[in-house]
Amino acid sequence: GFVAGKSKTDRMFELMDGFLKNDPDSLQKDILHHVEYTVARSRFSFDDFEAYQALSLSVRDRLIERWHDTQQYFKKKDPKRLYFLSLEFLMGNVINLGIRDQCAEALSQLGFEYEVLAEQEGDAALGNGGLARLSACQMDSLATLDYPAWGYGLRYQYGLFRQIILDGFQHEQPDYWLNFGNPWEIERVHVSYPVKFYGTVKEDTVNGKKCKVWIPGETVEAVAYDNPIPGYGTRNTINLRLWAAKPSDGYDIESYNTGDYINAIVNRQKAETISNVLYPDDRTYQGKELRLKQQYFFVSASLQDIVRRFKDVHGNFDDFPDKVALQLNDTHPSISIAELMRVLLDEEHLSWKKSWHILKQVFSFTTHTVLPEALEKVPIDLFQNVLPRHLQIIYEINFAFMEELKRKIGQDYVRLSRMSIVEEGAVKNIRVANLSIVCSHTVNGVSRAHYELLKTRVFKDFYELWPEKFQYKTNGVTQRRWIVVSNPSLCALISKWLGTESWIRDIDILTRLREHASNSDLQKEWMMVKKINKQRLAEYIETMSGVKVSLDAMFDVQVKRIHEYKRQLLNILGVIHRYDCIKNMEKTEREKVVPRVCIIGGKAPPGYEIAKKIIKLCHAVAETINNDDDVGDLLKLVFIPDYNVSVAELVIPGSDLSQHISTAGHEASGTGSMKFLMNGCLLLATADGSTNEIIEEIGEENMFIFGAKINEIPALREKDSSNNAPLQFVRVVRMVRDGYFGFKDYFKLLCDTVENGKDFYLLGSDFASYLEAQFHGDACWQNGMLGNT
Ligand code: 73E
Repeated sequence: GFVAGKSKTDRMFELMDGFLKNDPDSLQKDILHHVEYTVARSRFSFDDFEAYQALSLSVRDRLIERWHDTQQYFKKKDPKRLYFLSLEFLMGNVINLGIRDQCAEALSQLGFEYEVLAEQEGDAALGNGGLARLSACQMDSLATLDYPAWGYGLRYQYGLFRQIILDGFQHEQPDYWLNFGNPWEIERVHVSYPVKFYGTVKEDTVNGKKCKVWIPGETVEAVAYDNPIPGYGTRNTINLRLWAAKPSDGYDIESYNTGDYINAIVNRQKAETISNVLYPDDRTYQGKELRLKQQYFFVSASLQDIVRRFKDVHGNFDDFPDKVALQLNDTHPSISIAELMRVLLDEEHLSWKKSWHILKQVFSFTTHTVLPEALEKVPIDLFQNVLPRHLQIIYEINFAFMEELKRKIGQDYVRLSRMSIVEEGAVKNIRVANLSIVCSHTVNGVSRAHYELLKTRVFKDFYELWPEKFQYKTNGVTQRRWIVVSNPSLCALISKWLGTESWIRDIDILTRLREHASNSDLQKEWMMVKKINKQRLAEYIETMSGVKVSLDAMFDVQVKRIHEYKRQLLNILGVIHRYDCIKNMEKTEREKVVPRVCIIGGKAPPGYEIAKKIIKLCHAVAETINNDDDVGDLLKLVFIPDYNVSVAELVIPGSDLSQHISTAGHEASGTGSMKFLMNGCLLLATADGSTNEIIEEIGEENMFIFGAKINEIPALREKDSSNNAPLQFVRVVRMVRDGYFGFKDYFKLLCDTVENGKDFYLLGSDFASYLEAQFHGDACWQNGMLGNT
């Protein structure tokens, strides 16, 4: 009972006036409250982890307030909403967002150290690499720029595997990241939708009209978990809604009736496996049923949620394209095209014509791929079995598309079959990229070079048909994570010299630093910051690998997923060459050598043998070099295990030189380079992906660019490229082959990939110019031009 005469709303205001406050006192009270009542420990005795939990929960409370306000505001305004659909988000740890200083003060009075508690938090590693981290940076920017945006994805119980190294070999361990709970998410037991699989399609009549009815064979429940994402310097707090699979209540009633109670329960439990595990990126999981089910599961739940939100306000679908934008992050969520069509046709009973008219206005598609063989395909049989109604719809879309195409280009059957959504052949496939292009109003590339390749190679036919659909937005990274959070000293320096913090919202303001570039005070402070970060990195290296490194050495870093096209092998062969040179020098010559710490890190896809051999080679070479007294501090090689967002935040600020050395035409964009660059680290790079635009921005004279250009690659491949390899290359490969670093048999296949006329990624033909660029780097270091003195 409420007090007589008072409305419910009045009472609400009385009970909860205003927002939670961010002063250290209020924070302290909240932290203790959570220790006592949520974590359920005595406030007189709790440890670091419990303090971390209570702190996060207190910050979360504040996020929830902002989140509610944001939702309410947009509900009233009813703007067009942007829905970002992605199977991967690599958020990293979240605790750093927001009110760091106040929290630190609150904690120190309670006897805890903020930085220590922050270390308690693991990464939310719900993604593989660049694509997934790009999604995270985009969410941060959308929130900061006050967009009414939502992210939708899957709440995997196992994120990307943890990499452990035993005897130099990679082993994968499950990342059961929810073991200790996730204080940042909000479980929404009431936001849940049934998702259907398998079964058959029947004809039916509704209101005198013929229609299709899908009778599913399995139903799984999707439950929402919300992850609030605050913008910087604004109250706008958007939502990343991740779906988890739960057994559905209506599940398999038949088995219960037939008395097979135990088996029915076991089968129910199987439903949960859909959202269990993130697929490690091998770019070719064609024909995996679980992958298809994961994709449809998150897409179906998201669309039900989006349609429900739309229908809350709108009586019919006429305004749907004015209120809903669906952004496809690669082809992974592209089944949403067929699913939206199915909802409009079969559930909302709109005509085909009307549904199609709506559909083609709402989707935009970003592709992240260069290689045609990496484009997703789904075997028709698999599709037919898992999503029978969707296959019908795709056939119908394709039929209409083929008719339209024939009218435009005539009976050019070779081209028609190339462009068809359905691939004919021994195994029939659905080409998911073709479906995405046909049904999206925009096809987006991730760098200018990538866009050019899309137009001239990957999607040439489609570009010629619909040039107006194609565009690019060069990838970017957020300075809020990659400077403010990961490099607080540099952040303070920049704000001091610019006299403002506005660059944290608007990155263009950083160009004003140019005015001070030659100021020797700034240069000294800058070098101090780099020293601090190198110190931090050196300590980490020592704990992880036992190798002591000199802070006076150049820290030369390549961290990213291990892949042949990214050419970590080129890097290692370069290190071997450097080692070989030092070994063959006179003692007096050695004094002139620029000392280097070569740092490599990254995960190999579990099934990718060559990538795993590259990791082992790195360890084998390191073992030899790091224990050679002739070399000492002149050269060290270290592999940093389990590279992830947290490790990146430590490694990147401490780097002097970083390598982005993919064979030209293979990296769609690359985003690592940008993170290094904004931390004052120079780039040694090929003219691939976004590097081309970085060259224009900062000038080739400020970088170490080498290697064949994109347009030279085909001709080099034509030639037997091992014949293009210089003697130094032959020599270092021979050292590996002959067992100089041990494991002779094991490295044979790896050596074979770059010799005997194979060398697809052209390590041999780029080797001389690679060494030259490295040499140039040494020379600049000697002149103090790398920011060292
Ligand atoms: O060049 C990068 C790009 O910077 C590209 O390789 C990467 O996306 C980044 C962001 O645009 C990418 N990841 C995937 N495809 N391209 C991928 C494919 C399958 C599964 C997971 C990720």
